[in-house]
Amino acid sequence: MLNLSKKNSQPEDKTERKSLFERFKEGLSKTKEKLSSTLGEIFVVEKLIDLAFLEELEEKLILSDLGVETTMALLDPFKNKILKGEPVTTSDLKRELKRISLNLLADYEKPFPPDGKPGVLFFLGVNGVGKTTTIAKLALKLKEANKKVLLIAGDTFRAAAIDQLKKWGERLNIPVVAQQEGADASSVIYQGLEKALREDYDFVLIDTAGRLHTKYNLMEELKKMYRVMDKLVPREKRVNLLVLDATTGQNAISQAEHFSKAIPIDALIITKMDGTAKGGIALAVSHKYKLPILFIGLGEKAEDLLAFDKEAFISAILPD
Ligand SMILES: Nc1nc2c(ncn2[C@@H]2O[C@H](COP(=O)(O)OP(=O)(O)O)[C@@H](O)[C@H]2O)c(=O)[nH]1
Ligand SMILES: [Mg+2]
Repeated sequence: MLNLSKKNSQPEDKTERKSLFERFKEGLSKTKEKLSSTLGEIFVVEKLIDLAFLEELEEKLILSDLGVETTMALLDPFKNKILKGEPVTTSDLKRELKRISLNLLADYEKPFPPDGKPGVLFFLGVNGVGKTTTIAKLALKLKEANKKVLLIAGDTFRAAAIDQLKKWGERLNIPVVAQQEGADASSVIYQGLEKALREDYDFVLIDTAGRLHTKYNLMEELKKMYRVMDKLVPREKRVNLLVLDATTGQNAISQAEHFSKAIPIDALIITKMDGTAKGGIALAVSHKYKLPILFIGLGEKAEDLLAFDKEAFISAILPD
């Protein structure tokens, strides 16, 4: 198995693990600042808390990108205790919040990337979230693991989108299957997958358009692409990855809902976690839609894609 995701590749090396924690901590510092100012009081003052205190905290957490469902899941256990007359202190909250948060993050249960010759990674997400960049980042990781990788330019909406993927292909020395602007994306995918099967590629990464345009039915197009993939590569060798941009905050929630209706989403990649205070959205989406996070993007460079690590993430966003 490739050393790509946390589940299959818990870094054994202590220094490697430390640097992973460091990178999460550094990249997510703004989110931590925000959550620290929200949770501040419980992390500094030792006292017994009551329902009014919890309700105030609830309001603040809902507003700090965690949303209603996730905030309730975090605080309800304490509410119930207080209602039963059991004492709850700020240090109980502090300790338990980390544990509960970890449990709210969904786990990816299958091997990643999927074995398959080819294993197919199908990238979805609205325009600008970072699909093409993430494809390049992941393609580089796979190539560095000595895998034979093919990219398919399934975003045929604009010539610039096709060129962007081609440029990455040239830079990384990875072949790209593309047709002209306006071509049927499903036909590009068919052509690409046939090549991958014929030429024994290990992995195929498929880019798609993300324009939620009135005259262009993105969801119907995606379903058509899905049917084409079904014809050539069995479902268990494919992973449907929804890319979400952390800076969009609550919008990410509605995108997850929207795309899940058209295509079964297997996992999330959350980009632009660097420089945003809205990283809490990752916990909210993963919890609300039971979608595991496989990678997070912490910058624009090819090496700025990190395999998601639950512990590193939670310790990076919650105050110490
Ligand atoms: N800071 C930062 N920028 C990113 C990240 N991922 C992508 N971007 C930038 O987001 C912009 C849109 O990315 P692109 O891959 O073209 O998005 P697409 O429309 O979904 O294909 C580009 O300028 C990327 O460099 C990330 O993790 N962090
Ligand atoms: Mg793109």
